[in-house]
Amino acid sequence: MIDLRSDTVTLPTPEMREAIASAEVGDDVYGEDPTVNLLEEESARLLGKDAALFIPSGTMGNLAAVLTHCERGSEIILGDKSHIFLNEAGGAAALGGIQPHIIPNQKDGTLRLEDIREAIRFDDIHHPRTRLITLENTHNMCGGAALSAVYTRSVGEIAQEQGLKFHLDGARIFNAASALGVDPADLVQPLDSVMFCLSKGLGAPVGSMLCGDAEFIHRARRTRKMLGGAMRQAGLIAAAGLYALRHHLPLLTEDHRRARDLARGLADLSGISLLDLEPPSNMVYLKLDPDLPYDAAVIKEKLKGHGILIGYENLRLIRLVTHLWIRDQDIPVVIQGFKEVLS
Ligand code: TLP
Repeated sequence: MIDLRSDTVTLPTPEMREAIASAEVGDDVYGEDPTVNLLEEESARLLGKDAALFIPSGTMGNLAAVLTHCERGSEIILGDKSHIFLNEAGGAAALGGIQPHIIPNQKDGTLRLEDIREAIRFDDIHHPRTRLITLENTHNMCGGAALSAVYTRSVGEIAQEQGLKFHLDGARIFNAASALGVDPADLVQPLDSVMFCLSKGLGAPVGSMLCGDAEFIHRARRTRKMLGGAMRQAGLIAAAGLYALRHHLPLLTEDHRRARDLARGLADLSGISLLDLEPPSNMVYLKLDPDLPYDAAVIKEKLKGHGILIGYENLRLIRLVTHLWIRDQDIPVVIQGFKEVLS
């Protein structure tokens, strides 16, 4: 099967499995797992932060950050297409009593600076207290858009001016750095906390990292414990993450090139149109024409018969994601599959 549903579907490579098998481990709740400690150090260094924390998933990483920054009854400003708002089961509200204040994501994944300023509450006993601004980079539901360092800095200035914390859902921050050709540390410099995933384009089976200053990470360690996310001999999975960070970062540009090749091949097909003619990272979004007689669920089923797995965000919007296990020779097969299904 050519599986384009997500970059979460990657399986560990044989070399990664070897790294897992030979990992040195200890009890990480006691801080005694050398492989976890190394992964945390290398992650922090890559992003230019003091410290990092190994977390079982991206969802838990974002939640741990939000719970560490905010108290009950406070408010976070975030985009209406953000993963935290749409796809994390309302965790901040359900478990933290923290209210989302959503403002529209622009097509390029940004939030307008004037919308952010307007959303910040002034001091009044009627209001919840604004505590946090969050961005997402790359922005999944905005076509995999990469947000620039200049833009992120301008949001950071508002946060600092207003005494707010600033968090990044950087599940795919290395895709963003690769797409923009910049150092990831530059992209996250103004942020108080950054979550990134090892289990997406980097190809590890499990795990995400939460990075920030030492004091924040110290408090986040307690939050992770509270959420049941503190693990014991976690070096076994941290070893896969370390392997991914050391070997797979340069491969992301290949995923992006394959996404562009795929988009180019699909651009002329009738019945669909591309969200971006040049996809910014590893995601190709396809809109179905209103007069196409079948929806994304039908197309998904038909493509399965051609050995192709796809995902959709709604019945008129398909998402194709390239990753470590999509090879050059798969691209023409997928284009041909769509041709036949749409004809
Ligand atoms: N995204 C998944 C699905 O949940 C939609 C995917 O297939 O893309 N932030 C962003 C921007 C994400 O895209 C995801 C996962 C997460 C956080 C959550 O990571 P996990 O799945 O590890 O909890």
